Amino acid sequence: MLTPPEINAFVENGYIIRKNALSTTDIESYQSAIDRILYKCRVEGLHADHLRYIDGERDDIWGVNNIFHPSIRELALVDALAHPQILDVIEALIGKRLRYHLCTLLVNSEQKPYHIRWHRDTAADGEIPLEQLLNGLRNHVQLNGALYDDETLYIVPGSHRRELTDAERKVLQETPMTEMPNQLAVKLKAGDIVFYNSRIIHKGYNLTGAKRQTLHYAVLVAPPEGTPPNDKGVESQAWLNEPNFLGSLPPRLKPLFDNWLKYG
Ligand SMILES: O=C(O)CCC(=O)C(=O)O
Repeated sequence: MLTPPEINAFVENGYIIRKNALSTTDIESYQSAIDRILYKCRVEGLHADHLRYIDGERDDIWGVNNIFHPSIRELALVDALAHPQILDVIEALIGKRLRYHLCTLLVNSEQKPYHIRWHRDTAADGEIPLEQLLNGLRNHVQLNGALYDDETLYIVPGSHRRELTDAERKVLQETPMTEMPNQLAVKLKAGDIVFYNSRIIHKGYNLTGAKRQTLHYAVLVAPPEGTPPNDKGVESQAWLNEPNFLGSLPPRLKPLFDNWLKYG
């Protein structure tokens, strides 16, 4: 599925781009699903507690969390996680013992510019000990799957496997909206997917409101066999534990959600 140089690039640079991973049929089906979700969220006011708002005013959004919640669930977007161009790539990068982590949407805001600060996921100030970073090179995969041309994601290649430099620390902690040394705009055409390490220094930047509908999914390596379960998953998203949902999953996704229910 992936060549050794691609896997190596993911480990070394913290990202790989798979061009034309999604077909026109996939793209159209996911766009229609997202249009329906956005109608429910923006027009009907559903799912409000799960939206990513531009600011505290709750009048403009840049993303939708928890898209498998029954109020907005779309089968096409559940199936998308099992798409061979997604799941086979994730398996090639981090193995077959997987745990669901998140499935969300990133969209263009409509009234206000979208620009979020530089950060690493799980550490807004960017400070993660080196050992932890090195242990995390192949323990998760996050992806942005573009349904329209998308140049919103900015990254610092290679920054996922080292502590912050002094220059990065200054930007990230003091002027987090300014240019970062060695920053790179990830340029995706509709149908391209970037797979990346979420500890890479990154930000989102779309000041013009350019049309954006992007799948933003993440999967983790599940804890080893024999690890005692906890209740974190069930507590945080109870709807993923419903028989209707679990029963409708494509067979390849079942273990990901079973592991999520066990380990959160
Ligand atoms: O807009 C983007 O692509 C970046 C999103 C992001 O950084 C995040 O969800 O933490």
